[in-house]
Amino acid sequence: MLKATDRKIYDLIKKEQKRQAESIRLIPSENYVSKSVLEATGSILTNKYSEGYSRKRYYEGQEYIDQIEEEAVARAKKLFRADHVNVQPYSGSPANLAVYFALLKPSEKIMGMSLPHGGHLTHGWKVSATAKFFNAVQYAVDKKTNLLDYDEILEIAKREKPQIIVAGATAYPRKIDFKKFKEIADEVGAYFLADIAHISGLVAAGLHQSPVPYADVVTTTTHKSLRGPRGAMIMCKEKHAKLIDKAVFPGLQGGPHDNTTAAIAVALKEADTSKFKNYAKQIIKNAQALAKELLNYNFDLVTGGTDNHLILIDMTNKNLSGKQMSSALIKAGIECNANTVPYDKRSPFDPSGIRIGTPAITTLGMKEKEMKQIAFWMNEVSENVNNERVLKRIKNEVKKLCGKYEMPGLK
Ligand code: DSN
Repeated sequence: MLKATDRKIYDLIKKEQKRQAESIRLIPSENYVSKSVLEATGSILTNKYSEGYSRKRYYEGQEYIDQIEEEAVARAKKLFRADHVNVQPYSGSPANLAVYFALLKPSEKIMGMSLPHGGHLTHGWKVSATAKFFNAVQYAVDKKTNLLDYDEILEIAKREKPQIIVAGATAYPRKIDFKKFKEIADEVGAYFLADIAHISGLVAAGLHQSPVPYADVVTTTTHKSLRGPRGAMIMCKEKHAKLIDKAVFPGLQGGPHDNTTAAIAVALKEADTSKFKNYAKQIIKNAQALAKELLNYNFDLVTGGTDNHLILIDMTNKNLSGKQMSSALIKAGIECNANTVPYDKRSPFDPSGIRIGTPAITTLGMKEKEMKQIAFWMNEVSENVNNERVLKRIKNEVKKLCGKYEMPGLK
């Protein structure tokens, strides 16, 4: 139908589909969703307005929407063992903002991980609204080990006395000790927010310590390792439920995206299976296999490896910037993003590192053998960033490998 009514957009979608099907997609926050998740996302639920919450809506005609939202909430509660869940945030940034608006007064203090050290904009980075409406103080990773230094975090917390401490990262390849964060938060009387957007699939599968027992509030996007639609959830202790719900609606948002809510429910059902557990296990196995191979090619991995789904590589020893490497990789059909590394001396537009991850390629069905091949290509690319002929040849080889896998969501 779209083909007939809007050829331009149809063609662009098809081209993007082909691009996704023919590339090795290593951006650690991306994935391929199932046909069922796509179907719910693209359903007639997009026609409906449902401001409010189940059984307390401002518009009529909610008998099915209420059931869908209740089901999504119940599935999230079961999977993450959470007291209370709100599935309405449009995405991760609004979810975090809602938490701050729920628990803090304007200009109170947020303490989070600094963005160039692996945190997120909404953890109080200076250009984000979270640092404009609130005071923000940041912690970094240890200069020598590039690991979180919990003693240092405690010291900063004691000195700065934040009202909320945020744990969670977008570029940290190691496990996070949420229990320790809780102890630090308790010691200074702060709320504790855990943002598990990147690792929620691993948490759901029991492969990473869950912050749910420790944190006042846990936020996550639903489209990364959890493999759902683009959206977010806020999980919290019952005592914060009213404040959190009010902050999302009517505080920050209008009507929830009911099609997304349904797709979240579908993804949560998929995530509550042994098949998903095996998928999550393979994500980590693949990341560790890829890390091992990359080390053999003398790539400089931040922290020396990975415990989770992502790898951060400092390209300095290869005499390349992150952007040079990511631009060459995409010409070879391998997609990643340039990323700052801790204590980076370069600019965020052209930082020293690249960030790669395995959630998407693991969904395709790739295993350790393919990780060996990907590392081989990455090394070839790093030695040939300006050799268009080599990059093109690799792109053809990548296409051939990807051709062996069926892109999820199409059939
Ligand atoms: N933009 C996301 C990422 O790529 O990590 C974080 O929200």
